[in-house]
Amino acid sequence: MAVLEKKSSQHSIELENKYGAHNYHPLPVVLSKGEGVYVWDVEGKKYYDFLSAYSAVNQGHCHPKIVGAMMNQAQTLTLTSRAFYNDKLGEYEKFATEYFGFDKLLPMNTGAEAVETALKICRKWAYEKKGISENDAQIIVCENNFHGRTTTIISFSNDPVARKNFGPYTEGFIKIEYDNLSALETVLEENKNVAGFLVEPIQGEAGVYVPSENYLAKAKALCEKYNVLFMADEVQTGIARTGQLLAVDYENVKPDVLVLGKALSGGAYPVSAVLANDHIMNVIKPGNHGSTFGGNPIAAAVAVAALEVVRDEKLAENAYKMGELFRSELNKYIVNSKIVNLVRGKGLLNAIVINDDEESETAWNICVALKENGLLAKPTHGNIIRFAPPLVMNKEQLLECVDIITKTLSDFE
Ligand code: IF1
Repeated sequence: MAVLEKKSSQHSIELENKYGAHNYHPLPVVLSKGEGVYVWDVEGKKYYDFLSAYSAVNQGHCHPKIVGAMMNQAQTLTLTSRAFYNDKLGEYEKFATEYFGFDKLLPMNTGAEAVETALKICRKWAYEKKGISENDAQIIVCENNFHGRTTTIISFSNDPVARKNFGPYTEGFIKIEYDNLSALETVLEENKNVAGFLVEPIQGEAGVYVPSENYLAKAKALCEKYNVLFMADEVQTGIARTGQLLAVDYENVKPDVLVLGKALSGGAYPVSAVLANDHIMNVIKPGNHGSTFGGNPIAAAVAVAALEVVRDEKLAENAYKMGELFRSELNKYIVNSKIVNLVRGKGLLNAIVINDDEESETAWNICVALKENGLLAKPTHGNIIRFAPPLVMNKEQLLECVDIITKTLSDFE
């Protein structure tokens, strides 16, 4: 029996390097505890979490209500498969469809699975309702999209690192420039086989790109004009992250298909979902789609608790206010900065653009320095650092984080 090694960050890193696939390049920090806006490393150092597990921990780490719901259900009934009914799924589906305003919900587990589900529903709707000939359906996506990492989804990615050497690729997708309505209208006019338009209301991984005012509303109107499904991928922007329950709420846009994940469970458990009204969702018949864990009792109990926390703690309102404060405070620094070009975002989904080229290590080095100063963040692409803390952050904590960020940045000026 190997002598129990003293738990240390270095030991954990060595284990991952030796025994784990190298599909990530994490910041050199080993976390062992989380609570609210804070996380602690193995040595007991405390950090502000400014990534929130890529916007999955909107409700704060280990929220007692969410963890309580999970533990309670885990001691009662964990998984039945959908071969049988269970007493939690219907309650969750009713709660969530009323919460977001749709007729039906199809439960899945990861965001990518939910995106794949939306693509399948869209295609089936196109053949059975719109009358497009089978196998001719086209779905419009945007350049620099991120919708997950399955083979079909990376087939319409233009990120070479996510895509190269994973071919052959799935067909049936047309890429257009993000935030370009004439590009969308041109494809809709020219191609009668378009079934849907899949879009992130804010492009997260691309670098928190907020589209022009009314882009989403006008895109939705074009989809209606050409009888094409407007599918909003709110896996990252949803669940109050941008200062509204959904990012599309800023423009009062009602998607035909809504894709949710991440904070739908508050980061406690993999829960994702696709929501749509009956005229779309009812193309799905028994045997068409599913998954072993999709709609399991723990997921159902956790998702209800996670959504109640968002509502009861008014997290969208808080994200809106804290986001305004964050950007205004950072802009006071940026006006005199040589290394930061701008800050952009909505609510508590923000990013700063570093005045250096994509290949430079500056953004990474700034994140390492931020870690030393007690705040965890990570670059998205090259010179862009995303800042996305849990939405439970209060004003005092936010101002302390702004202080950490600006003091750290000043060391790079
Ligand atoms: C990674 C970031 C990446 C997403 C949107 C679907 C999914 C995601 C808009 C898929 C997932 C995660 C995946 C994770 C890093 C993170 C991410 F943008 F959030 F930062 F990669 F772009 N739609 N985003 O953002 O959901 O299957 O992961 O549950 O893969 O490295 P998932």
